[in-house]
Amino acid sequence: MNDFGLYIIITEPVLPHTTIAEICVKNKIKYLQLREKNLSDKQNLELARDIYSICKGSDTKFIVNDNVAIAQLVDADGVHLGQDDLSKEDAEIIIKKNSIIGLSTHNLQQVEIALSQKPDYIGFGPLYSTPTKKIPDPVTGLLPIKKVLEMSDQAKTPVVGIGGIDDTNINSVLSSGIRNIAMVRYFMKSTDFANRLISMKNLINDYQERRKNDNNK
Ligand code: 3NM
Repeated sequence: MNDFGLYIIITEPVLPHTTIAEICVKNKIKYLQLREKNLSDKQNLELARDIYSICKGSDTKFIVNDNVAIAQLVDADGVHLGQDDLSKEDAEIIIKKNSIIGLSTHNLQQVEIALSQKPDYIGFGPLYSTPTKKIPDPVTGLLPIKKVLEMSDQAKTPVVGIGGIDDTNINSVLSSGIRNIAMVRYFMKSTDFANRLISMKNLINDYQERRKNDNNK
């Protein structure tokens, strides 16, 4: 299965969107998502065009949150769909073939349904409380993670843990078995994004290396 570590979501960054994209490309982040809920379609389209041009031809896949039309207009690599967005099946009618499609899930029932649709990855959360989402789903905590990983490993689909994750709880999140992680505020509300990204990437990589070595013992 293609676990990838960090998944970066751009929401109201203190740095320019394009700077975030450039840093992600430089650090070979696999997925970069544009998620701006408070901007107009026109503003989102402009941002998406700029970010796409930075990601194009790099290892970083550009994903548009929820807005399938914008993904299609800028030729993005994929879309991320929430529970209230278009279904994967409907999105596939609109977007280009072989687009990456990620689905948000917030409980085990949604995980089961999402996995049956064979997305490229699923998000699961919020693991901790978060003010970033206007109407967040109930906090899942880390208890369901073992089951979520069992289900997603069986479906060979990576899971991205999300919601309230930062440097104070990252070790607990990694100990739960989660291998892919998204953090919005921790990265977007800092002018020190590049250093935070590198430190967090190294921390996750080291953790996975130790896990592999322990499994081989
Ligand atoms: N999706 P922060 S929680 C965008 O539960 C998003 O699917 C969630 O932001 C989900 O890292 C969330 O600032 C917000 O808490 C995550």
